Amino acid sequence: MEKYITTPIYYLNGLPHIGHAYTTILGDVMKKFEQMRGNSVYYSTGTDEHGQKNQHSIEESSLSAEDFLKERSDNFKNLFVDLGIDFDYFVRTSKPEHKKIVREILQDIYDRGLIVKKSYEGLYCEGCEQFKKKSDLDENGCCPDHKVAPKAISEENYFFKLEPYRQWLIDYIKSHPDWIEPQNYANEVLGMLKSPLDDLCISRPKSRVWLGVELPFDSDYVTYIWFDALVNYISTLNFGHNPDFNKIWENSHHLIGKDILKPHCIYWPIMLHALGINPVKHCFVHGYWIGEGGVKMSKSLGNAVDPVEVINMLGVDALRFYLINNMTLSGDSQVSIDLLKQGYRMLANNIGNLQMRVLKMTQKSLEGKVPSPLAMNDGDKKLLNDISAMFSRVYSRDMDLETTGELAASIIKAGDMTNAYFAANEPWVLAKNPDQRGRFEAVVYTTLEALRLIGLAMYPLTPATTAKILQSLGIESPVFKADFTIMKLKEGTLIKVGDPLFPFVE
Ligand code: ME8
Repeated sequence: MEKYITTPIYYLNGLPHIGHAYTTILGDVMKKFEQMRGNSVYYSTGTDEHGQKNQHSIEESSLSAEDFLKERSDNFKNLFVDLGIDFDYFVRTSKPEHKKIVREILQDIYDRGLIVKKSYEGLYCEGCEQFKKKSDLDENGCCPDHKVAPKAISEENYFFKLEPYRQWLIDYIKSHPDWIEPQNYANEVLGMLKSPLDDLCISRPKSRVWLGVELPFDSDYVTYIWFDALVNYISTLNFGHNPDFNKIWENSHHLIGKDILKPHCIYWPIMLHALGINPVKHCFVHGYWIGEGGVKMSKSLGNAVDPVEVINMLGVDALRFYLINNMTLSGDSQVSIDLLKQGYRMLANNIGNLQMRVLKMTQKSLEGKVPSPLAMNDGDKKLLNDISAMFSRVYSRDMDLETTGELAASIIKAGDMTNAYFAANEPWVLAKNPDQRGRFEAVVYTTLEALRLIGLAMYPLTPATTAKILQSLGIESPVFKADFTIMKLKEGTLIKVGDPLFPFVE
């Protein structure tokens, strides 16, 4: 079955940060998880290249718009490649293919009589690129997100009426309880739908915003950034020109941060409904990464975490594992270089040490070969069966945010169980007693086999570490499938003691 997973497309007014890295890693973990289950996945991510924010950054730079956007977009793409992310399509909304579909959709909605032109006076926040009501502002009259007072603007614009769809959307959310997950975000959307919806302003005059897709029915205007950006999810599938569109869309999953809940769960389903398309199958919403101690991350506070710095210091897999393991389901989560180092040390002590100890023992006392499992007892089998059952259970769950967290937790648990088993069975004592040779071999076999299961289960989270673990066990062409049948490691296979998986860092 083909699944389609998307991330938000990111603005280019800054460099990619840990939040962008997280959502895109999450999508990759979900893709790999599904592939382990035998499902094929089409995964898209990319960059949002229009609108006032990007336009200001271009105007402040010495580059042409095209060069600026290319350079900044490449920063994102290169980071995602460095993070081991296996995306199938990289969206750039400046591509002609995307712009064409935005114009076709606008024309369609216009032809259906759903867009009206009217003059509007209101308060406009450039950071949000949205008109604001007084009730949206904080006690100082500023935008709560951007801490800047919105500008009073009066202009003629095109509007799309949302209110006629409000009751339909409420009913849809109530009849599809797993559409928005976790549930608290669905409740937040229902809260937003309690009062009538304002008309959505879908144009910006070119005199103010020149970076955008020209309206097909009025060349003095460009398309509002959100109306353009949201369409990426279907322009990627070549909507309107792809006979398989519906089949893929039925299995589509959006990943978003909580900051963009309203455009994704109010504007977007209504836009789609107006076009006669169903909403995305699932919208997974995650909280924010904030600094240690619960402070917002910012360059001025010096607590922003640069993903490139983390990769250079701790490697890709430790970053991937930390982010997936530590994102809480319903709120914000903390990240800092110190916390990432703690996460790294936990992996080093748990999985890294286990691997090194058992491999060195195999090298030293067993001629570097996987020993015989013949003398395995019930305790040995129980360890392997318990780990196998735990991983099979996780891999049989639906793919969502809870499952990815559960996967990380199950790896740590299996590592703890195997470390405890190894310590309790004292193979280093057994090794010295020729009468205990069979038991010694069985304990080492069991530990190596547990390590194989752990390495395999880790694949979506830490693909490079999985490859190293499986290679160290002499498995040359591993198959990344969620098959946790035990006793697959073959007696006599040559193991390889390589470098530590998570070498010591200061
Ligand atoms: O909103 N913690 O782009 P954007 C977790 N272009 N995730 C974070 C985060 C944080 N501190 N900061 C950012 C836009 N993110 C639009 C989207 S989609 C059609 C258009 C992640 O560059 C999270 O996924 O501001 C959030 O929703 C997204 O980056 C916002 O990226």
